[in-house]
Amino acid sequence: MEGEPFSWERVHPIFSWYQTGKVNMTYEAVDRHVLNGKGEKTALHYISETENWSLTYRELQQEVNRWSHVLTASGVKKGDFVFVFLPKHPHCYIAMLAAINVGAVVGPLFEAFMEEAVRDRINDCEGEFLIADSSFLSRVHREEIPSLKTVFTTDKEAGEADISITKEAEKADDEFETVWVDLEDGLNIHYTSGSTGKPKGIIHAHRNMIQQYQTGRWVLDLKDDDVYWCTAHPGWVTGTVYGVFAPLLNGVTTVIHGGRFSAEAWYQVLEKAQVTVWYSAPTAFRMLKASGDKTLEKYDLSSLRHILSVGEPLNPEVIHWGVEALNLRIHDTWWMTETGAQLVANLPTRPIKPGSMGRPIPGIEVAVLDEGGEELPPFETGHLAIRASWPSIMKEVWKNEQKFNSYFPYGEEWYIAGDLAYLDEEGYVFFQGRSDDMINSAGERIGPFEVESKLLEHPAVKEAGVIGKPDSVRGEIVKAFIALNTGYKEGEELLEEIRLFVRGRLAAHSAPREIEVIQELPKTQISGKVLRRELKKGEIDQAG
Ligand code: 6R9
Repeated sequence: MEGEPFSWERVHPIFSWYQTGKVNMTYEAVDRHVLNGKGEKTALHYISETENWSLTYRELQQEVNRWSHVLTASGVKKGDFVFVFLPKHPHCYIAMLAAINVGAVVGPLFEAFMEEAVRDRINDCEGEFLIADSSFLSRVHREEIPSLKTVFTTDKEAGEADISITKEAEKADDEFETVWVDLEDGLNIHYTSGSTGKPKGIIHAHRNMIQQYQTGRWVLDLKDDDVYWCTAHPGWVTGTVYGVFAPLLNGVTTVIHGGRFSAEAWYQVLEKAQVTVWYSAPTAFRMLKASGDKTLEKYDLSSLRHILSVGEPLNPEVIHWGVEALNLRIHDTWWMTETGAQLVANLPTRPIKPGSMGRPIPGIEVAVLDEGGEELPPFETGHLAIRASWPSIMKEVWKNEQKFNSYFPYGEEWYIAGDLAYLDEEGYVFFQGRSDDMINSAGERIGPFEVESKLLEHPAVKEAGVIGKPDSVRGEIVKAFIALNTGYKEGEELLEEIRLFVRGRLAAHSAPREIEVIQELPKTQISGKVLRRELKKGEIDQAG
């Protein structure tokens, strides 16, 4: 209604629970569409180098139901954690939806995670169930994860796992009585890095669907006939919320591309699947741009009508490339794991100001605060703050109330993102960086502490300080400064060994691309903490 302020309650009537009082995200994302006559519509379209096939909403429902039977028969109950460690494949989507369908909290793990990243996450919340690809199982050391009761694999043979979920599912019924939950019950957990401490488990509730659905309409501009592709893996919150939940809640066809990035492969997916709405990230766009017009010219991308970006600053040059190469403006969006859904965005109907992430969507109020928590006028940079609360805000930080409260340093009124920004006179938000030491490399959020801790486990490393070094393609790269223990000599071989040490235990994206050996690290006088800021300043000064 014109003039009336938007209220999120206006979105509630689209959900079944508005009528029935029975809540489950999977029901709204899958079953509701089948009941509403959309059963024959394509839900998932899978494309890889060797495969190209689809599942309708009805087929997806049946598959999710069969997997749900296997999960409950294996003891998965409401509120349990079910981790999913699978590549980008329909199995990953089915596993997530089935876990939610049985009332569990799903924890998608990034496919690049190595053994210690996997172990630390499952141990933190004492996860009991894991659905994994058999080729990833060598990275799951069960003797180090005592809480883990049952490991399912998607292979037809259980092998090293306890149960083949696909084999058992073949024998299961394709109808399943949804496990009903409350809007406030846990939906998913994503571990995310801050500048201190180990990654924290951010838990979201089923109520998140309200904002996931609505931002799908407003920001992604999803319409009934859309073919939508979000390039992110569900291990990153974008791949979960905007790869799985938002498109399915909106009942569109969603594309899953298995395999690594290459400009050719990606353009092929856009062409083959006739993608209309495409959600990706600045690093990917920069890599496509770098692959040149000659590559692009080979493909017919005329189906595209709307492109969006998230995760890191979208440079104006990239927007200009989009206009020239694809004849479309790339729409930036801003949100965080903790916020559960987009909060600031360039809506398709509004003018774009290159360099700005857009404006708060209806129902969201942002401000920029100074160090004392007072609102700053336009064009003054300070802490980006969101007025609490909104439907998709995190429910809790697992077993860490102190961390949860740290997002509200000025009281309950304002959620503080940890980003620095300014607003212009029209309320457009301009990102200016992080207020902490978090690193953003190719959209991947990397906590320096986790990398430093890992470096220190290597016998040669005495001290370590890790920063994000500015990089023209990836935004930032992980750079480590280390001091060596006596008896170790600096040399290419040793540095490579140290790099592989981190890579092999955490993940490729966390491993320092550059390691510099220095005599001693700058530290604070009082607490002896490594002064990452000094290291970073030196790096930026050097780059001029
Ligand atoms: C969804 C997601 C959140 C942090 C966030 C900010 C950075 C996200 C951005 C952006 C500049 C954008 N970030 N979107 N920076 N422009 N459009 O990215 O979640 O992985 O938790 O990261 O990413 O610094 O605080 P997450």
